[in-house]
Amino acid sequence: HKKGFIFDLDGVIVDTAKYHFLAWKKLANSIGVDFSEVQNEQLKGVSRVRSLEKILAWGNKTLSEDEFMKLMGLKNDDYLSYINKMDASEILPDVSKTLDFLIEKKQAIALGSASKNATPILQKVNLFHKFQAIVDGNDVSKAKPDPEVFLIGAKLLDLKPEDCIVFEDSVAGVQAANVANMISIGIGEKDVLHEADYIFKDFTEMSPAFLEGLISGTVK
Ligand code: G16
Ligand code: MG
Repeated sequence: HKKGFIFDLDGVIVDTAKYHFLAWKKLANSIGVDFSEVQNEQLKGVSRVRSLEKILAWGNKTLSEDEFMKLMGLKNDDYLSYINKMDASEILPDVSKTLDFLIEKKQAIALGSASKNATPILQKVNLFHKFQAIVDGNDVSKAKPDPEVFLIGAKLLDLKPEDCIVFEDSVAGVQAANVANMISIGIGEKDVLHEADYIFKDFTEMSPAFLEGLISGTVK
């Protein structure tokens, strides 16, 4: 049985949310807008454009198109300064072990992320070579919960959506996987990700037997 395992990036493979937070906070404060960790939660899995729109709405600010583009560039430059310092030590617990297990079982592996910086991040943490397909913010026109990102992933892996399994930490991502008719596995809190078919706190809680079940189809 060959299945497609599609991983979200931020919150599943690495915790880049902390760098998004630092960069958005600096940018928001520079235009006189407060920005908290609670607000940062609401930007998880959300595109860069939509994130800035939300921050401006929270601060009751309007900007010209030019200023908007300039601030997006500043935020990304700041974010990339953190990304450039990343290494393999930032891979979340047992992610590498899970990837290696699936590769050993000859399974197909793809990335399905909203980030436009997905490729450099995977390269920095030295995981890029483990993915057969990368679908990120540069490839999609419709954001999660639209299933586009995962459907493109299935297509690139040459697999049917129902033969794919998605690992996601965001509610919108879980919903996207469900709409795509894929098995959704939430990585995070049960009360937040209750729409997922299965939920784990992190990959240390996922047994090889569970992964075997996904591959053989006994877990569905
Ligand atoms: C990630 C983060 C979001 C971020 C988005 C766009 O998505 O969760 O907070 O806004 O990427 O990132 P960038 O500015 O790098 O294009 P995911 O889907 O990997 O969780
Ligand atoms: Mg995520």
